[in-house]
Amino acid sequence: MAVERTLSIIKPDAVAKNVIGKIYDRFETAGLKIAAAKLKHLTRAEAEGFYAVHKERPFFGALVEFMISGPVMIQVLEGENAMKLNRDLMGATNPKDAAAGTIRADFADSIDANAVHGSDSLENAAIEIAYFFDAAEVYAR
Ligand code: IDP
Repeated sequence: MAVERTLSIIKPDAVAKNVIGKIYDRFETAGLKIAAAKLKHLTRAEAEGFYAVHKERPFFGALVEFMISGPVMIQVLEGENAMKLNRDLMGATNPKDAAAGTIRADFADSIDANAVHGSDSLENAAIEIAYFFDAAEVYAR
């Protein structure tokens, strides 16, 4: 399996719950390494740009409001099969459907406030990493 990089965001609800460390522990226990990280309060324009693919969806406005409601923790995860592994650790979008032991089952409250984002393809991972990090800010682990 190839070493990959993927973008992860710990969303405002989970940052407010003070569970950044607990979520990082899930990543590290699964063998993923933090290759870049920043705590950041997104501007409206940054959140709208990041979720531009969803701009025609009915939940877009609420999603942007939520994502700018407080700081988020943004990281690049690196490791074997990192994109799919992170998606598996996250669990289903709606925490009601998320398997036991996943991050969303354990830390998310609703489909809106669902604790984490993770890139859903390697192509999107490259785009999303470049959206938040300069190449020199991402370290090979
Ligand atoms: P993902 O985060 O599991 O990849 P996406 O379908 O890419 O899910 O949706 C992006 C985000 O938009 C979700 O994490 C969730 O916060 C929000 N979202 C998705 N679908 C709905 C919905 O039906 N109602 C409200 N929010 C939604």
